[in-house]
Amino acid sequence: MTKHNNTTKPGGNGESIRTGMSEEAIRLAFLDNLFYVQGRFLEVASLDDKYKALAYTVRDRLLHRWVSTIRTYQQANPRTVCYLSAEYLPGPFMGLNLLNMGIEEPTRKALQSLGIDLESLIAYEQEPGLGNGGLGRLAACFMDSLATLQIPATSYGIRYEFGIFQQDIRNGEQVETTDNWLHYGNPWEVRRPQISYDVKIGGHTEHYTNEQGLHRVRWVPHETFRGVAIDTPILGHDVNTVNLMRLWRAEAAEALDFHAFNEGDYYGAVLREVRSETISKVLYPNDAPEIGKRLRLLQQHFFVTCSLQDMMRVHRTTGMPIERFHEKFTVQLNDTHPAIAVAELMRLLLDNHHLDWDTAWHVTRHTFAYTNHTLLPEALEKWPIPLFQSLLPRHLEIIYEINSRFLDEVRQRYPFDPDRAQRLSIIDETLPRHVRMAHLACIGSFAINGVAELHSQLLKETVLRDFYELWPEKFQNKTNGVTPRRFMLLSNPGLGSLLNETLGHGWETDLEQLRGLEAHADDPAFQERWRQVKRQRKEALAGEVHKLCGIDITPTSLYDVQVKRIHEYKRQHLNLLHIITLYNRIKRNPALDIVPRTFIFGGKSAPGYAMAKLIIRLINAVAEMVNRDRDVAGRLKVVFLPNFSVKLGQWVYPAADISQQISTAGKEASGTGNMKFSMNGALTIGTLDGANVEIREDVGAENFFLFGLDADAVSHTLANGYRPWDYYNANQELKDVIDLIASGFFAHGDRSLFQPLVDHLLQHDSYLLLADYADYIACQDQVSAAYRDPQRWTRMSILNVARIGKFSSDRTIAEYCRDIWKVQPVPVKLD
Ligand code: Z16
Repeated sequence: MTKHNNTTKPGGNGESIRTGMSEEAIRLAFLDNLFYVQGRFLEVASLDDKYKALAYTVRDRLLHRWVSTIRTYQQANPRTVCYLSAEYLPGPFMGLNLLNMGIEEPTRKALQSLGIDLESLIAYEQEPGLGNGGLGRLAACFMDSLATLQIPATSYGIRYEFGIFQQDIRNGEQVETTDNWLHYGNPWEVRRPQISYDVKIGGHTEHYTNEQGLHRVRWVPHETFRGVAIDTPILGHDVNTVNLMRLWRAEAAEALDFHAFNEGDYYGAVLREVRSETISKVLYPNDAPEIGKRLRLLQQHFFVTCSLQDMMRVHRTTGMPIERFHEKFTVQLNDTHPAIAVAELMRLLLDNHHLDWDTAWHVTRHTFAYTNHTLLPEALEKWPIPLFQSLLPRHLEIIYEINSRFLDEVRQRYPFDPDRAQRLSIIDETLPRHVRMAHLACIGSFAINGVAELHSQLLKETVLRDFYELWPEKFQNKTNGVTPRRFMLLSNPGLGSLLNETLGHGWETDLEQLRGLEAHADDPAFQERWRQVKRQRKEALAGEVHKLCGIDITPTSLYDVQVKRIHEYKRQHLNLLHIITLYNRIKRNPALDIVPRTFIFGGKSAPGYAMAKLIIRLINAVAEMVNRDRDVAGRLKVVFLPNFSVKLGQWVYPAADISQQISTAGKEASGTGNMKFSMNGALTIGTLDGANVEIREDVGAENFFLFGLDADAVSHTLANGYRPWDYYNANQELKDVIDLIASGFFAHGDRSLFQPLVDHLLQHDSYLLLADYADYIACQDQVSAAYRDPQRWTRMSILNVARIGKFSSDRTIAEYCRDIWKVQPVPVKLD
């Protein structure tokens, strides 16, 4: 074994400065990196220099573990999970890597001795915003848990040059600006120019018979690009396992097209190079409704083919025959974004490895498993056939063949039910014809799962009902979870210390141990410390709010928080109806004794989603009127936090008293913010939707503020001719609120600005705000009553944390490993 520490100066106790974990080794390494990587000495170093020097210091220690991990995997040749996701939202790396490696304290001290504040370096990091919301963040929690559980796993995706847009609020409106996250360089990634693959697009196919008389297919593409691997190490907590996030960057097939160059088309060659790079240029900022864009399909094909070719390269090194590909790899499809993988793996096996159809199909069907994340019909991906044909002609042929064989099977199973084949077909035959990606995913996968019990149940009853009837054994539930390392330990160090003192270590990787808190729920001294932790996080958030919005909020007020993508089904405007109701109550009765509240919103709208953008405007308009009104001062405050992100979330979740999870029942697949709040002692006001149902079951109905119609009642209400007007006319407070919005009160007298929103509520209200309004208001009144009793409130808060153990992503990942992936931990020893 090579020793790579001979060439470097030893630290104080003989440790290598590249890998040593002591304060002294870290200080020397930091100075070394500052000098030799950044070319700076301390006195003139900028914040960026210091951040980079520390990042490289941490990275050396990560790579040390990474090398040991790769060596271990090479020797053991274990079955490996490949997670395919078009989105990842890992959040800033510095704090978490220090924490997971257990060197936060020596690092803090080492920097302190140089007059540098660790927190300021952590705060400086710009996170990779390579995702829209829940789905991308879930993928990041899964990476954290896979590494922590010591599971061999690679996460494949796209290295977007521009991630999710930065959101500015100007005149109350969302304004998008580009996210140039790579501008100052990214110290956490390693580019692997040798790991790159060809990506073909367009053109046509040629069928022919070879010299042995065998049928062969050649895809003659219109263009060829390359995907180059860019790797980021993902460290587990308290283990040596470092897994890989491998993202693909599009580049030109050759640096310059010398053929064209020789013909004098220098500019043409350069432009082709620029064009190829557009594939991985930018993330599509839509969280639910899919937009049938050519470049988006290209992105999907691009990262899928690179990932599968990469797996095949690794597979070759094992010496196993290609027919056993599915024994080495299990591939999870994160939604339908990578579903083209079913056709692509078939193509590689048929056209490159020359397997016969049945063998190739056997391998494919045993390789993939598919996770569905939505029930919204408008969010199910479909591609117009002409578009598909023009980009992926060979894939379309393969899809037709898969479909034809599949439909033969269906007709045989249901000889008297011709409609069923139509419904199950991969091709939607209603004009214009489309490829249905969810159908391709279901047919090509051995397992299909939803992300919460209710969601998995509704999948079987609605969007995937025919597939469930055909293959009930394929369907599973895997309730989402989130990582307690980032969302408790790192975001809420005060809570972490209190838990360590009370329960000892162990809960961080075995969250059910939090049950031990139940015994302290009524202890007045413990309750007092619990409140101090919350109070401290509320003060910290107040500081951030002041920095970001210039608004002063009061830590003694109830922090009532809703942070998530802006969407009509998530009903941020129902929250607003409550705020305006309280406002009206105070205006009517200025002496009213109410619990002072600070309402905090955050979240981005898809740039083309007009109603969501109007909701943002209304939030800011209400904030403006409420915050400057002396009659309500000290009792109501409204804040819209711009540019919500993982980083900002780390300030927000620990500071919340109330977590708003108020989607129309049956619409939110799971939700994961709900779990992050609960883990930090916020109480939930919520509907029976997504994972709320299970959170309530576990924390106890008496510790959860439930309101609203359930999913059954929602579908009945909508099916039986719902009339929002009737609710408006029957409820004076509701009428007053709607009338006030319609009057232009929040728009400097302009009645037209919010009219589309008011009209939609009164005429359609497809998300049933008016039907749920009265119950929501009554429930919020219960919240206030509970908050007036600190002992009761604190007890409820403690019990929420004590009983939230199930919602660790460690539990989720352990279930995927056991029920779907059939993989085992492979511990790693440091070389
Ligand atoms: C997304 O974030 C989700 C669903 C989807 O179809 C597309 C995107 Cl980008 C979310 C769900 O809305 C949410 O309920 C769920 O918790 C999350 O995915 C993770 O499963």
